[in-house]
Amino acid sequence: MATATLKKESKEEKSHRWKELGLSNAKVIDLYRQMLLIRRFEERSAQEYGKSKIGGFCHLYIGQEAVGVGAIAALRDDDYIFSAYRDHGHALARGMDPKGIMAELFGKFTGCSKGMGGSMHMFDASRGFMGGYGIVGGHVPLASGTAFGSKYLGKDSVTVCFFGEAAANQGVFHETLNLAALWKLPVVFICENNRFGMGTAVERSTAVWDIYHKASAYDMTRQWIDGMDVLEMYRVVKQAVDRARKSNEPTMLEARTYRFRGHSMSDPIHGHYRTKEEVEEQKRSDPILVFGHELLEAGILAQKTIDEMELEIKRIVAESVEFAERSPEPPADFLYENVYV
Ligand SMILES: Cc1ncc(C[n+]2csc(CCOP(=O)(O)OP(=O)(O)O)c2C)c(N)n1
Repeated sequence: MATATLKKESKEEKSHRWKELGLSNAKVIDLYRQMLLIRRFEERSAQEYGKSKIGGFCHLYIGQEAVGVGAIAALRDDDYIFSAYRDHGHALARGMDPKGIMAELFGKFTGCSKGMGGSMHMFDASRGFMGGYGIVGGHVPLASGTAFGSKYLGKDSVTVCFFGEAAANQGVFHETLNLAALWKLPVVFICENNRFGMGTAVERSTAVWDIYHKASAYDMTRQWIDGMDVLEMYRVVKQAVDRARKSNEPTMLEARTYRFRGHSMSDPIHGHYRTKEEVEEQKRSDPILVFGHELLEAGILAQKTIDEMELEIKRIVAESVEFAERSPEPPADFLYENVYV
C-alpha cells in the first residue's frame, strides 16, 4: 500500500516538473522532437559515411542529445554558442537547416561552411553558432572572447561553450577559466563528460574525476548535471545563463553523459577500452527513450504522435541527403577565398 502511494506521488511529481520550469507541453514535446531529429540525422550520416559520401572525420553525438538540446533551449537568439568537433547535434538544436548541415558533411558548396569545413566545422553566424572546432580545447578561449565582447559593448548576450572532459586537461582551459572569473565574463562552460577521450577513460587521464571541481581553482560557480535528462540540462543551464546575463558571473557545468557510438566513425563502438555490456547498460538511460516514456506516461504525448514524428523526421533527413547529393562541389578557385596569407 505504502509503495503504491509513493509511486503515484512520484509519477505526479514527475509529470509536472516541466511546468515548474515554465515550459509548456508543446515546448517539451519539441525538446523530444529535437533529440529525435539529431538521432535520426546522425544515424543517416553514419550510413552516408559508410557509402563514402562523407569524407574526413565524423564524430557522432548519439547518446548525448539531451545535453545540447536542453542547454540550447535555455538560450536567447542573440546568445553565442561554441562547440568542439562533435557538433552536428548542437547545430541542429540551434535551429540550423538540416540541409545545410548535411551538405557540409558532404563537402558541398551549399553547406553551412560552404563545404570547406566538413563535419567538425559547422558555422552559422546569423544564429550565433560560432563553430565547431577540431583542436581539443582550442575553442574554449574563443568563447571567452565573445563573452568579453558582449560585456565590453554593454550587451547582455551570453556565451555557452561545449567541450569534452579531455579538453579540461588542456592548459588553455585553465587560462580561460582564470580570466573569465577574474574579468567576470558572461560565459557558461559546459563540459560534456562522456567518460572517454578517444579510448582513454577519464580515470586514466585526469587526477580530478569530478571535472566540475576544477573550476574551484578559480572560485567559479560550478555544478554537475545529469546529462541524460534534457529537463535537468535546461533547468541548470537556464539558472547559469540568467546569472551570467544579470551579473556577468561565469559558471562551469559538468554534464554527465555517455556516447553510444565509437569516438569517430572510423573507430569501433566498444574498442578495448569498454565492454559491450557497459554500452548496453548505459543505453538503458538513453535520453530519448527515457524522456519519451515520461511524456507518454504523463499523457501529453501519444505513441501515434511519436510515429508521425518519426515519419516527418525521416522525410526531413531524406530531403537533406537529396539536397546534399544534388548540390555542387565548391568551385576550385574558392580555395583561395578567406585565406589571409
Ligand atoms: C590539441 C589536440 N590534441 C589531440 C587531439 C586528438 N584528439 C581528437 S579527439 C580527442 C579526444 C578528446 O576527448 P574529449 O575532449 O573528452 O571529447 P569527446 O570526444 O569525448 O567528445 C583527441 C585527443 C586533438 N584533436 N587536439
